[in-house]
Amino acid sequence: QEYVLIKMKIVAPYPVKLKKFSNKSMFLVAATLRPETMYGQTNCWVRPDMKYIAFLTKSNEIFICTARAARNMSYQDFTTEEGKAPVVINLMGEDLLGCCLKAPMTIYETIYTLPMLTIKDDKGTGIVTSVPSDSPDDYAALVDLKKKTAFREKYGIKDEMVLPYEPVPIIDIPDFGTLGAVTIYERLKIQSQNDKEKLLEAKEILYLKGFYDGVMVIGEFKGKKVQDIKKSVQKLLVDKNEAVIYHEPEKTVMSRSG
Ligand code: ZZB
Repeated sequence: QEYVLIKMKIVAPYPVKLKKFSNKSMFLVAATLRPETMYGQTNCWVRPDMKYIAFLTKSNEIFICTARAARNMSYQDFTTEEGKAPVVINLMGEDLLGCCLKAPMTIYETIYTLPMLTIKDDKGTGIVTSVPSDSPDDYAALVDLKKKTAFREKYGIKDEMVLPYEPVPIIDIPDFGTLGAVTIYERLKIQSQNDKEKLLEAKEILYLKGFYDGVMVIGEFKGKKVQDIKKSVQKLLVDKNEAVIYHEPEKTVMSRSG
């Protein structure tokens, strides 16, 4: 599986545990299959109870993701020594909450790291970029945070990290409009980020619709079909050093060899 890793740059005020490394560029790296949706990022998700590491890349930057993903990256020429990802510090997701980020392409000047409880530890990097206009999971989690003050308080999330951020129209899909995830969330009457089955159904529908019928309504490729420009957006991001390509080994292969 080939993912695009989006480099979300950590900016001041730095989280306590990362302050002492702020002389280096630090990034939360989010794995996505949808680079064309980066215009609509509203936040970044981490799982508060999950372990992450910060490690040093061969270009002397700090990447933050799960140890599993870092290990994979160390075999994909991300680090100085093959198979070794030099750990700078071990972190929990909660150490990263409320972190201020600059993300590529999005209309929002800065965005924040917020808690999502359904992040999987065996997929991608454990860091997930949020596009609530086109990802039902992201929209559901954002609505949960906006609706529930207690939920925000529990994780020390300030109102200004959540409330000003609205889904951005980026792709027009016939029958779904320009906020596909919002439309399908309402049609399927999804209640929360824990509504697993409905969210899976919503995601499958939108993946297909977005890819085959979607037309960009924002950015460099406005007016073009998603399937025609996906690769070009990816190249744009990689050429600007705002993203890198990351391969995830097939799970079946892993378990056979392990
Ligand atoms: C931005 C984005 C925009 C995404 C969208 C989806 C959609 P898949 O297909 O199951 O492999 N993701 C990445 N890593 C994780 C994780 N560890 N746990 C939970 N979710 C994760 O899923 C890949 C997508 O799931 C990725 O692409 C990422 O969200 C999320 F408009 O990035 B995506 C209809 C979906 N739309």
